[in-house]
Amino acid sequence: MKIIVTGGAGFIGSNFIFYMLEKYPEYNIICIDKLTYAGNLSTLKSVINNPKFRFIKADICDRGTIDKVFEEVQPDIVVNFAAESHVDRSIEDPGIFLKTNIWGTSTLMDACLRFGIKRYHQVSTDEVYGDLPLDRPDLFFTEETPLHTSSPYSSSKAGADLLVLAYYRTYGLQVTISRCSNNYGPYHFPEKLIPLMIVNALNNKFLPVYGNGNNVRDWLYVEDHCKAIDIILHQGKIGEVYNIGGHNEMRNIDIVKLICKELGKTESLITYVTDRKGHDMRYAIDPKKIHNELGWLPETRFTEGIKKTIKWYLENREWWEDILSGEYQNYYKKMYKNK
Ligand code: NAD
Ligand code: TDX
Repeated sequence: MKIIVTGGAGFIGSNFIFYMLEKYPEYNIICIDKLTYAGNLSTLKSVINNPKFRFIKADICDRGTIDKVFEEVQPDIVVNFAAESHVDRSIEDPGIFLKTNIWGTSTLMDACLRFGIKRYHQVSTDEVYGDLPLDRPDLFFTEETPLHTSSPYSSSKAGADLLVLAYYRTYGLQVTISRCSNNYGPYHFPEKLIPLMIVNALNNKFLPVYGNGNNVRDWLYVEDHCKAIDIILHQGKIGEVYNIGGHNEMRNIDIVKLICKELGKTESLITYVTDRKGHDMRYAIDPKKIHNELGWLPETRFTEGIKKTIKWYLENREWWEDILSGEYQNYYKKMYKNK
């Protein structure tokens, strides 16, 4: 079995590669990644010399290169994690989101069709459903919930999802889509809520909470997401969408307070800052379909997962200190200067 994993030098893609190489030592995994600011080759250090693993630096929008790779590798499956993934960046500059997330997705699927690749999986997000009100805890996103996006990021992901379903219906490409809730765990880029709060707290820097901190996200440990994708690849029904989430809703402010407590830091570091434009209130996945049809259930409880994650950041300072010392500095100054 040969699997092309795009975006494998990023957070979830790298965790997926580790999981698959460990679980299926006979599989060949080929990672394609452009190594944007969010992709880090040092993340793949532990597998780079594994004979079953190969890294190719390429842009998923570069048709010529993608065609060459697909023709040469002839993978059985393509799993697309590659994306611009940060909502705040999409508000500043939507263009690259449209390019990578939509154009890149079509480039990969065109290559699948051209070279007879049998199976394509799109890694998508619960953000395509928009948000839910805080006063209706009985409401959840199902696979039938209409797409209703808020940010340029989520709109680009929804556009890609529609394109994937169109390639299934129009060309018969064998596709599946998974829409997951917020992930957390090792190798999470420190611009996202949980790793940002961990590294800022460790550096005794202020902890910027948007708005009143009451927004709710449904958190899933990254390995549980990887397990769900593995099950969909092996048992999922072609043409179907699967929601992935673990009924673990938490308010942002409670997450930040928990991180302070775990690290023994004072809550006075918490600073309420200007809200994100168009900020979604609540995400909550109904995971019944993947549970009933494919038997997937999350295995890591949040209390355990957050401890593992904090421990990882304490033990892997070099990984995030390298990021903080580079180009990311400029982003941080720009984004948080006037908040
Ligand atoms: P990430 O930003 O950490 O990683 C993205 C990776 O894609 C990086 O390695 C980057 O270099 C690469 N990349 C970006 N543009 C590329 C291009 N044009 N060509 C090739 N590679 C490119 O993102 P993540 O958090 O790991 O998210 C992975 C996927 O999962 C994304 O599609 C995202 O929409 C989706 N998702 C993320 C979450 C989450 O909580 N992080 C939740 C649900 C879904
Ligand atoms: O500094 C911050 N302060 C803050 O209050 C940051 C970075 C975030 N927040 C809030 C905004 C959100 O309500 O925390 C919540 C989580 O924010 P992010 O980590 O940026 O994640 P989110 O916007 O929920 O999107 C994430 O989950 C779905 C991923 O980044 C997406 O790629 C995924 O599709």
